[in-house]
Amino acid sequence: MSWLPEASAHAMRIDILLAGLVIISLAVLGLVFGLMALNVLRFRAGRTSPIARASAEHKGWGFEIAWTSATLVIFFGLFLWATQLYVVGFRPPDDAIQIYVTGKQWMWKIQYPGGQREINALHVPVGRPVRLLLTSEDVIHDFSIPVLRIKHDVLPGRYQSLWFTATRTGSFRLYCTQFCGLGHSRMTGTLTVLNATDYAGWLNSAPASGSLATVGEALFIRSGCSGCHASSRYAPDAGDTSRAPSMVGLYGSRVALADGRAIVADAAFLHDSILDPPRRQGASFATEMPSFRGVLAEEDLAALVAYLQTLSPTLPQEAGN
Ligand code: HEC
Ligand SMILES: [Cu+2]
Repeated sequence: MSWLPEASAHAMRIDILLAGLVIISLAVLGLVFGLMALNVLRFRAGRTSPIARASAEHKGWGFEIAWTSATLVIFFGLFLWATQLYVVGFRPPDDAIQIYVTGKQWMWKIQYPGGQREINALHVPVGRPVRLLLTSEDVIHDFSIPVLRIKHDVLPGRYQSLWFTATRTGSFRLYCTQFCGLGHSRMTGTLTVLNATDYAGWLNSAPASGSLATVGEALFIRSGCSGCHASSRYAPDAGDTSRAPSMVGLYGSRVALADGRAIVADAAFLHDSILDPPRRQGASFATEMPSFRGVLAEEDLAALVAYLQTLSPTLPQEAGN
């Protein structure tokens, strides 16, 4: 719809859903008010219309059941339509470029897999799926890019994920849409969608001190993680796995937790585990992992997560360097 600018396929699907809801609501509104007007005219005081009154009393069950089930089917259909969009909206394709977004009073810090960083600016290539891993360093923020029709609350200490494929190049606004303090209104930025060549050029020109995963690997050693966790993908047995679980192949695998849940170790799990180490089912490790809350900043966690992901080489890594 041209009066509501769109820059992704998802945006178009959301707008069609919105239009559908509006049309159906208007139809219901028209029906209710139409019938009301009709009845007002037909049964107004002083009018003697025996036919109309008589027929009103001969309404059977068939009619009641028919209109009730028709409404049920229509509204359940709307529910399924919207749910399907929602579910797809939270399942990024495997080859999505992974970009880390950290909200902080009052700015958005962006980290790319190649190690590039920016503040209040997000650069993406056109036509490629992009996955955002969002978190906050202080209070609850909300990351929103209206032209893509994506928006998610950003919570301190937890990863949320959003994805999109931009369908046209250009510059668009991004916002924090959760009141987060005095400087909230300044917490905006620009999404720049570039074509593949320009994006590659931009990646090369943006300063980067080593890829995110390389930075993470250095941190893994410097923060003492390697003292407990085995992490060599060339010799997975190196390191003492009786001290702590190996990090090799952890990303993407299924982990049975002590509270009975069996969850897939995704990026959010890796991130959250460093802040709140979960107990594995039947764990009997020789050490106990300390929480790194307050020790490692969100930028460090993003680098560690990016590094841990590279230890599952069979899975698609953060593509697009
Ligand atoms: C003192 C040893 C020790 C240190 C240091 C340590 N860990 Fe752990 N870590 C453990 C143990 C033990 C567990 C398993 C806890 C359990 O299941 O009871 C664990 C669990 C984890 C998990 C959860 C997934 C799993 O396989 O159970 C991740 C991810 C993790 N550690 C990453 C890190 C990172 C990253 C660092 C460095 C910032 C780190 N750890 C530092 C001992 C350690
Ligand atoms: Cu904010």
